[in-house]
Amino acid sequence: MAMKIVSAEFLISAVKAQQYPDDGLPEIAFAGRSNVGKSSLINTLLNRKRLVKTSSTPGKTQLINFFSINREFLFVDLPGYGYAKVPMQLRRQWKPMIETYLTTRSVLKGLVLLLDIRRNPGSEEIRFLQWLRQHRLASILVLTKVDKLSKNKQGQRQRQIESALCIPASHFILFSAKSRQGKQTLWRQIEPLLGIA
Ligand SMILES: Nc1nc2c(ncn2[C@@H]2O[C@H](COP(=O)(O)OP(=O)(O)OP(=O)(O)O)[C@@H](O)[C@H]2O)c(=O)[nH]1
Ligand SMILES: [Mg+2]
Repeated sequence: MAMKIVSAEFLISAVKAQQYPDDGLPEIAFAGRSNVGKSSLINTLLNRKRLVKTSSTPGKTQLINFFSINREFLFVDLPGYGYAKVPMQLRRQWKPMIETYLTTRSVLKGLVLLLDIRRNPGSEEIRFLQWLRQHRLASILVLTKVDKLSKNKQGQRQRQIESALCIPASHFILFSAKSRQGKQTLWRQIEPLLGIA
């Protein structure tokens, strides 16, 4: 059965750990390069058009944004990495901000990592995946914007990305915020991490 969204509310934009919500609810975070479609994916999962701000200009999300879903669990929209035009000060603040979040957040149950299906993974993605494995954080891998490619091309790109990252075949969920492809599959992987399957 599809996840029923009764309520979805913005809670806070945080930089420091003291600002994180402390209601003890389990949470899932969404990470990936700037402009990959993190905020759009969250809106799609929640059937909301504009709960989370999206933009065609990379670097839109610059703080750690917490959302309360059904007052049962939290979604966390992380700022994207790898965008050069983000001011230097913000770029310098990004790494400690994200690392502090990922290493200290005890209610964090898993991370959804997004990659653009049209892009070859860069060193950021490779290092980030290694880091996730080292820290034993459960992760769900998503290839976004699949509506931009034909079915044939999607399969081809998926295999290329999986071999570049040394990931077993079919470990990625093909997703589109436009067609909503992959939405149910993604929920089915998120639910058990939250303990609400
Ligand atoms: N065609 C298509 N466009 C998408 C999809 N997902 C996102 N986009 C577009 O890509 C752009 C960036 O989307 P966002 O959701 O703001 O991306 P983000 O990862 O949150 O970006 P930052 O907050 O800058 O890190 C927007 O113009 C979206 O409309 C998708 O699945 N298909
Ligand atoms: Mg965003």
